[in-house]
Amino acid sequence: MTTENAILTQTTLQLLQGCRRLLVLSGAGISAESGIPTFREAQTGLWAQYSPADLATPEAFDQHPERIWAWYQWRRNLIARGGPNAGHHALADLTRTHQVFIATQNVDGLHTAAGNRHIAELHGNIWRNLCSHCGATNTEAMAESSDDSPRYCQNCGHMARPDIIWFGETLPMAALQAAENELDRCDAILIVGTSNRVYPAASLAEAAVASSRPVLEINPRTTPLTTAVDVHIATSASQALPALATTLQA
Ligand code: BV8
Ligand code: ZN
Repeated sequence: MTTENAILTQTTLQLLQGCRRLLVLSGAGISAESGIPTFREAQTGLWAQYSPADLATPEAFDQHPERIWAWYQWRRNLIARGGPNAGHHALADLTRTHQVFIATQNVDGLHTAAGNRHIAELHGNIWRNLCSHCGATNTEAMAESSDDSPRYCQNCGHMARPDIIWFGETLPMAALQAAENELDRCDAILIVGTSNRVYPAASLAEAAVASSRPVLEINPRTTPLTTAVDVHIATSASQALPALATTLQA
């Protein structure tokens, strides 16, 4: 493993030479520069007193549904205000010349908003509401709203929940399977903006470093997998990904 402070060096370019099919494993860090706090960064305002891991659970929703709906509306407003950043746009731009499949832990919908279409949302989508009573879902537009009250099912009237995978809940098998299949088909893997600590999503990154394919990690900090990847680009996603896209498309 080499850590590169220069965004791209010969090592990276040699590794990615001829790679046409990229698997991207993205986490909260790719959205940090859109103004959305990662799970390990301190939340602000009212939410500073809570740990996201304590809020992102079915128990928290059962006990305080209004609080959890208000938290998700607070995050929806941050997402709508920030929008995709240069890192999201660079991955969308790469699809002009490369096959790009993104398996994301993020629920913000920003890869879709930037224009990527081949995405596995491992932890659901904050803009979709799910009714646990009848299974109906409905998607709200990515727009700011001052209404932070619970949403109700348009089909049966029961209180809905955000269509998100909380801690202790199983991931959508189709999304996980699609990401695992792509791991077997891709030429190289980019691990972008994740602490690689939440399972089973982190097991994809572990499988990547155990495979014979080149693995690059883009993260200003190190993670438990940094010593196992081929190249650790120690800079932000919004700097590294545009540089990578430009170089790969040259
Ligand atoms: C489950 C939606 C079956 C909610 C989220 C082994 C196997 C299976 C499960 C477990 C296991 N061990 C433990 C578990 C339980 C648990 C788990 O993994 N716990 C962890 C804490 C140990 N997993 C689960 O509960 C999963 N369920 O497996 O069900 C089951 C059931 C019962 C018991 C066992 C098994 C469900 C996990 C999904 C939870 N939902 N999100 C919401 O968003 O509101 S997880 C949530 O946290 C995020 O989606 C994300 O996945 C995770 C945070 O991780 P990151 O994305 O990495 O973000 P983080 O803040 O950690 O790191 C940001 C990184 O970015 C940092 O490294 C930073 O340096 C970097 N960065 C910062 N700025 C930038 C940057 N990088 C680039 N550019 C920048 N500018
Ligand atoms: Zn319903």
